[in-house]
Amino acid sequence: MSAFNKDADWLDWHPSPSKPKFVVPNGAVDAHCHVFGPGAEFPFAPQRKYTPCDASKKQLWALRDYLGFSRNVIVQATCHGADNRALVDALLASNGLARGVATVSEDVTDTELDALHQAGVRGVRFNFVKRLVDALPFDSLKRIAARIKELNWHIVIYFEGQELPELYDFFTSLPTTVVVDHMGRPDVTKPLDGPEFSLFLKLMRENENFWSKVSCPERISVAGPSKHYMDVIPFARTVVEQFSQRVLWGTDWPHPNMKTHMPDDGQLVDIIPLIAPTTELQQKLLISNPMRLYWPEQSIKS
Ligand code: 0GY
Repeated sequence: MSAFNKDADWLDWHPSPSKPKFVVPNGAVDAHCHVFGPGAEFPFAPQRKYTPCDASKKQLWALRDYLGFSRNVIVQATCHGADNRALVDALLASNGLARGVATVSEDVTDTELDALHQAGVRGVRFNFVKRLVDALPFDSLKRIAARIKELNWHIVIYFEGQELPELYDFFTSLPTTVVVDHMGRPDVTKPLDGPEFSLFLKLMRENENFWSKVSCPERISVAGPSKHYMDVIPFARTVVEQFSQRVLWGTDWPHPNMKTHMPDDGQLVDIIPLIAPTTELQQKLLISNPMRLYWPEQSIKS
């Protein structure tokens, strides 16, 4: 029994995803997923904007094995605020097969950062999605950035496409590797070569410290699952082909805040060969890029 009641309109993750037709290469990394609670053990943050269903580390490992992945990068979700205990618990239980991205506040101590590093955290997330979080002021984020740079961590940024013009200069001032969640959530009803997505491509092209996750077609698509999220594919494929050394892929399990439908994780995996059509691109997207960023000590250059 959870100590929390999930939101009334909360969709649980898919109970029986299809087996992907695409055979994931050996050693692949699911580089964007979350753990939620369980709330009875790891309470959700008082300032959270939503209350999810529980999604435990064991359930995440089961999905990893079922889909054919070898490793996970677990990203701290806003429902846990800057309390990283559920994340750390999962990382420590993963036998080295998971690394993490935490959320920290400005008053985090060096000892706490050190403990996060020991557990396997390699980055912090700055979230600018207004429905999810009240973002910290740029000055605070800059001070956090300067501290985590010392640990050789990176910064994961989450924002929506229409916010990029106003955030662009702040983003390019960041002193570390910066990973953009879900391609900056483009509006795929707008043209691929229109001003909005062109600005994102410029950010990637002119700043070699920027990486992108080509994840979350289910959030971005208007066409939806019955059309295999086809409207997102040209956007993701463009990013993979232009920046093949700086792209990551993830399931986004357990798919927080999906209100229209709950994706079939097997179907999401089957999109990979459409956005990374060659074996070489698949190797970079799923293995060599995430290994270089999260397990550099084990990484083989590609
Ligand atoms: C995602 C997306 C979402 C939520 C969070 O931290 C979060 O709460 O990440 C979302 O609602 O778009 O990246 O999984």
